[in-house]
Amino acid sequence: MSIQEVFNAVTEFNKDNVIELVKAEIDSGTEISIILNDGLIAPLDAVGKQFSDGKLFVPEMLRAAHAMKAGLEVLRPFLEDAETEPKGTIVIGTVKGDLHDIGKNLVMMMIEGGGFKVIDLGVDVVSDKFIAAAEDNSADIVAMSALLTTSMPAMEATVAAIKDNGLQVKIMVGGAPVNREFADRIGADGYSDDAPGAVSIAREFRVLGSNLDY
Ligand code: B1M
Repeated sequence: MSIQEVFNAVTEFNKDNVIELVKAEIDSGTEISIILNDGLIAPLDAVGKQFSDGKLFVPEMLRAAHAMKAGLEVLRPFLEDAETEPKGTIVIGTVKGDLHDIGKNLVMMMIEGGGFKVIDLGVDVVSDKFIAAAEDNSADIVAMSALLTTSMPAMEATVAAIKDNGLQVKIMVGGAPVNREFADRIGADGYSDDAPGAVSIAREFRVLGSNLDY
């Protein structure tokens, strides 16, 4: 049994094997971050590269995503630690025009584990929906994910709409094509290139004395 077998099970779209192998890795004491990064995230990168090279197509990307998600669900309890008092409320979603949700879900799981209450708006979320959910839930942070270069303008438009609306929230952005320069340019308050980083930023917002500090 090895992490390579988890990797292979994802690239072979074998959801049942992924579940069994991830459980076996946990039982044998493999670090959760290794199972996550080398066993579950790395094969999606490999699948994405094969898609770019024209060797795999959308249905295969989807099957790999399903297999990966099954493994992520097994890991979920280990990504969450037990904090009872919420540190703040975060509204999260993938921006308009974008249906990718694995990275967003991973960020969500880790942020929940970091002690925040999370309102998940799903994928293809228009700016009005982010704003309404933030208002309805008195959110402290709006977090947005984008995986497509073509959905980055929707992220920019959502940040602008939130600011125009005068909402008192911190805005955090991320996703593969997003970088710090873009985040700064569109006026986001925080950017991270991975899920653990997103938790640190949410905590930083709190330390910085925003309205999260209760
Ligand atoms: Co799509 N897809 N896809 N896809 N897909 C990519 C993103 C792509 C890079 C593949 C490629 O060409 N190599 C490419 C985008 C190219 C570009 O824009 N530059 C692409 C494309 C082109 C497309 C379609 C247009 C294909 C088509 O139809 N012709 C189409 C678009 C549909 C749409 O959204 N409108 C499409 C569809 C799909 C599927 C539905 C088949 C499926 C998604 C299933 C799902 O999510 N439920 C899919 C998949 C699986 C991928 C790849 C293979 C994997 C994405 C993923 O889940 N990665 C991807 C290639 C790749 O990225 N390697 C690809 C694992 C995940 C954990 O990483 O989401 O990056 P990621 O999240 C990271 C960080 O980015 C960060 O934390 C996570 C890790 O800790 N992060 C944040 C994410 N959000 C954050 C938010 C934060 C902070 C950090 O703060 C708020």
